[in-house]
Amino acid sequence: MALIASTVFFFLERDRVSAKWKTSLTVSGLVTLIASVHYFYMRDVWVATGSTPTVFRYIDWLITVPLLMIEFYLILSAITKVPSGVFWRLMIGTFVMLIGGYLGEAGYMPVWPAFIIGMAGWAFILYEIFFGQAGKINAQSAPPAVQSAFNSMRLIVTFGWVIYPLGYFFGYLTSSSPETSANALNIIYNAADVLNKIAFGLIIWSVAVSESEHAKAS
Ligand SMILES: *C/C=C(C)/C=C/C=C(C)/C=C/C1=C(C)CCCC1(C)C
Repeated sequence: MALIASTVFFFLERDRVSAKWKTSLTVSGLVTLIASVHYFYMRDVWVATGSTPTVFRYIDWLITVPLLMIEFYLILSAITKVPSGVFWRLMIGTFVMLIGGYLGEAGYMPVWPAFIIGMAGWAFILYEIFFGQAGKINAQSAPPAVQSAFNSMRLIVTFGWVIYPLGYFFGYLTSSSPETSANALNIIYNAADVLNKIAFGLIIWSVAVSESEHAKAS
């Protein structure tokens, strides 16, 4: 429900921001919309069978995580010219991370090696946004409000995202019973999605509003 409400909010708030920020808000709304539809699917399966199929989460993640990554590119593009390499590196990191995780969770690969591949993809993303070109463009060209949003988004990708590999770890790499693990995994992944999709969108909304008002005032 919170994901649907956020979708409505982000789409309506597009009216309030200047043209170059509208795409960022559209993307935030698409992320929460796509996730809410997948939660309806997952709920139906859960009501019918008592279990939540991992495959729905990964279908969702394969669409929403690239969109979240595009947000880094979009907020920098709203203020300066950004080379396309930034975009492609963020995409490569994202797909390595998710495909690694899926191969492990779905049983196509042993869980440990799959986990390590997934972690490497995530590390690649973190490198790009902290020390790579994306991080440098932010430090050199972004106005203070954008830098502060970029920084908060980066913290979400670090501390908000760490929840998922922890979920994977407690779900698959410890010796607790499969049932306890599945419950733990679902609660952990659900809470993480609220933070990483809604809070992430709100940070972007807040910088979009403040930069639009700033532009109007000057
Ligand atoms: C809205 C959904 C989001 C932000 C999903 C993010 C998912 C991850 C950051 C997953 C990360 C994983 C690893 C870092 C290691 C391998 C296992 C994964 C796929 C759970």
